[in-house]
Amino acid sequence: MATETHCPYCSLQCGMRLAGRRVPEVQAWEEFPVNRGALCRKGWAAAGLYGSRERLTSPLVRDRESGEWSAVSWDDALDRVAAGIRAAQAAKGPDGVAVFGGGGLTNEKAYSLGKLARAALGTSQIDYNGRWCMSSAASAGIRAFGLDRGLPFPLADVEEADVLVLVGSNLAETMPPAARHLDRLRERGGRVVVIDPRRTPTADRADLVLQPVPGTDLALALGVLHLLVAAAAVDEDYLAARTTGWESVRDSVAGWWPERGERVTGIEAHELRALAAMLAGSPKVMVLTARGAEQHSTGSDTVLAWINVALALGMVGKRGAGYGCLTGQGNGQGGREHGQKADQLPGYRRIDDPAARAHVAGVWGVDPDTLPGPGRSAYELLDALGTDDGPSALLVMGSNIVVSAPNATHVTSRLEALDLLVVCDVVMSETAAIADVVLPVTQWAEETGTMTNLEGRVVLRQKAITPPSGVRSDLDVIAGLAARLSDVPFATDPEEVFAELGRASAGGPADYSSITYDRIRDEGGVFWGGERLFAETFAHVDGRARMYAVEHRGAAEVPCADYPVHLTTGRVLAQYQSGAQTRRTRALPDDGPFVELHPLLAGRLGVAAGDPVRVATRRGSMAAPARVVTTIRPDTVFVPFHWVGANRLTNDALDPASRMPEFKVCAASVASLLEEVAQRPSRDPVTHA
Ligand SMILES: Nc1nc2c(c(=O)[nH]1)N[C@H]1C(S)=C(S)[C@@H](COP(=O)(O)OP(=O)(O)OC[C@H]3O[C@@H](n4cnc5c(=O)[nH]c(N)nc54)[C@H](O)[C@@H]3O)O[C@H]1N2
Ligand SMILES: Nc1nc2c(c(=O)[nH]1)N[C@H]1C(S)=C(S)[C@@H](COP(=O)(O)OP(=O)(O)OC[C@H]3O[C@@H](n4cnc5c(=O)[nH]c(N)nc54)[C@H](O)[C@@H]3O)O[C@H]1N2
Ligand code: SF4
Ligand SMILES: [Mo]
Repeated sequence: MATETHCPYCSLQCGMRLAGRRVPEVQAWEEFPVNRGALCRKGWAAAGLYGSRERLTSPLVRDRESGEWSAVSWDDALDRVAAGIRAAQAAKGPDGVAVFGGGGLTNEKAYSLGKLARAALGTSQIDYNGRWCMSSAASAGIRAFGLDRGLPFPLADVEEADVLVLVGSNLAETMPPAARHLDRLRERGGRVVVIDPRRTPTADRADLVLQPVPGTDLALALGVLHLLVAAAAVDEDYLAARTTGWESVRDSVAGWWPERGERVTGIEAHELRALAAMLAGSPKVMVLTARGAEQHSTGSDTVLAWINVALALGMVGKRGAGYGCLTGQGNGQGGREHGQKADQLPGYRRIDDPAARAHVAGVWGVDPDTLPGPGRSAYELLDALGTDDGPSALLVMGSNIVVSAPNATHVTSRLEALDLLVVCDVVMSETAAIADVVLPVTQWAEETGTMTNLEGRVVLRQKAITPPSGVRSDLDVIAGLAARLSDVPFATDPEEVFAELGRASAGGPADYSSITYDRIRDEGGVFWGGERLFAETFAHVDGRARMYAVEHRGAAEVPCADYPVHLTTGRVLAQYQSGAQTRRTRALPDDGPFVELHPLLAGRLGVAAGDPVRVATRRGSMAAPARVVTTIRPDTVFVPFHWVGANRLTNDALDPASRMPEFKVCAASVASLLEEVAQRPSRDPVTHA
């Protein structure tokens, strides 16, 4: 008998069947509505880590002097962690310990981790890797609509649009089964616009491809809106009935004539006019943003600017149109709703709201006054570790920080400055490798839990296989630590935790109280808040969307004589995130990192395809083979971040509203390493380290 479950990886949360308990076999689950049986190669290879020798199966402690690992019992490991936390809090107060979660954790884990921090440890110092993923779109969605749900409609609605604008999404590689919606949209006569400095496989499905200078999507949106106003293409009735702030937005784009837009974005005025004309004439326009537009120090204003375009056209709330953000991690949506974000309590409540505190404290059985206030954002938290006023102990659950944090050399040095680093993981990730205690946990279909996909659809990832012996669920780890450090009860049965999460979220913006495991099974997933949002009203008290006049600001770092090109980073199809899981999956190709650059740039540098090159920024450098492609802007290079290296380069400039780091643009230099390599005696010329 096969069990219906979901992929371990991205936010599509494709349904799959798993057969065979000893050697799990992934099979298609055609009835599941989101992917209809289709999977990308990561999904088909999902069972690759199961039974792998790379899996951790015993708690490990590392001797700091010798660097040697030794296996210890679970009780011993949890006692050591509890003692370390007590020592850190005795020295530094409750905020002496910090918690770092992940958007890949189930809702049940995310909820319990937030509860562990606030109710059992009493620390405000909790945040998670979703800050680096969704936070700019989340902050813009809350400001504009009063609510943040990645897509406020089912993904399949994309097919109904007349024009779909993808700003900084490479979904053909990052959520491949979703690409079929673009094909169907075009078969219907609709058109696709892709905005990306690289002509990606997604752009291969587009009718119009714009390749802006990285970090200029905000100016592009202002330029488009300028042209829509000039063409009298805005929906004045909609703006009057459903929004506030339009006049100031209209005035703010008055100076953004296309020639000015061209100077800033590198998109020629006639191309800008072509885009505006396409939008002006279409009954249903849909704008979707992803990390290319959002991972900037201007990310949240960029999203607001594109939301303004959708609102000005009267599209938001209309079926087959509007604005959405393509979330990223498996539980990118739910992971930010249930309390692992520094400023949130379960149900997407604010931790500084007295009513929210009273409600959640009631469910937890604690005094609301004992709950801490908001803590630091992910990067700021990591930056503070081991400093005089920062935490000296850290518990990491579901993130491989050493690979994925911006300015990673600096972040790694902060991790090394801790008195205690504890990592819960399934493999010896680069972050686990520098920990003091590593706790081996179950993953994916070795346990049951819910995930909220990019559409706000809560799905049930059912247990289908027996976990390796020796591992425990994250829920057991959390409960085990809580029992050692407080009197607050923690359930470990996922369904029980989900019911408690439902009570804690009841009445909040993301209210899960009516969702049960049985309903999810019966209904093919359940949308929180309903299938389609904003048809009649927005979530602000007056029911209107807010439009904000946002100003173009450049990237935090622009090219100069020493660092003359733009560096951007992102993903390839066969690898997932820090690569902790996929680099260890034999069925997936691991070709190592590469530096993608245009033949014009390569020619200037004397670099041929495959030559080793060094990319350097003000923060660090890395070496990898060159990939010479005509699909990238000649002033820009691209490096995937699935391997150690890319994030030695990236800039830790943060968006002031969302605290999102500027992963997608900084200034870099590129040089050939051929001569250097020729002088070296032997060995692999390309260093991955
Ligand atoms: N194969 C694979 N799939 C994944 C993941 C993975 O690691 N691997 N991760 C999942 C997660 S967590 C996420 S967040 C999503 C991310 O999904 P995407 O956002 O689609 O992925 P990225 O490759 O980060 O960025 C998308 C594109 O942004 C472009 N870009 C770079 N700078 C700019 C810019 O300034 N402006 C614009 N308009 N575009 C720019 C890049 O060239 C890239 O093609 O993918 C999810 N799916
Ligand atoms: N340069 C650059 N850097 C980036 C980005 C970029 O575009 N460019 N994108 C950013 C984005 S969008 C994201 S989402 C982050 C992601 O980056 P990370 O936070 O590093 O994400 P993962 O690699 O998914 O890390 C998850 C870790 O948890 C482990 N794990 C898997 N399942 C479980 C589980 O059930 N429990 C526990 N305890 N552990 C588990 C995995 O083995 C892995 O080590 O990277 C960010 N970093
Ligand atoms: S698209 Fe995402 S959820 Fe679907 S199979 Fe691939 S990685 Fe898994
Ligand atoms: Mo992400």
